Amino acid sequence: MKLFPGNEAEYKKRHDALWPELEQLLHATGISEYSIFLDETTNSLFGVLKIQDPAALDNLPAHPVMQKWWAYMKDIMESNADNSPVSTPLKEVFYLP
Ligand code: RM4
Repeated sequence: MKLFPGNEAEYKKRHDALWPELEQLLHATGISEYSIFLDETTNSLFGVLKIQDPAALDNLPAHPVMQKWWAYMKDIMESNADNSPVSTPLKEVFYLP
C-alpha cells in the first residue's frame, strides 16, 4: 500500500486508535499477528498477517465496517475507485520455517 507524503504520524495515530468493530471483524475473519510496516524512504506500507483460511479474506472488502474504514483512510493513502487501498502483491523470494 502507499501512504501520501506527510501523513506518517496521522496513519499511525489512526491505527493506534483502531475501531473496536474493525478489530473484531479482523479477528472474526481469522486474522492475527497483523503488522503494517512503513518504508519511510518510499512511503510504501507493507502488511503481514497470519490467517487460518486465506479464502476468508475475500469476504472483507464488502463488509460495511471495512468499507467505512477505507472511506476514512482514503484521504491519506492511495486508494482505488472503490476506496480500497492500492496494493501491490509481493513476490516471496525467501522463507525459512
Ligand atoms: C490499513 C488498510 C487495510 C486495513 C488496515 C487495518 O490502513 O486500510 O486495508 O486492513 O488498515
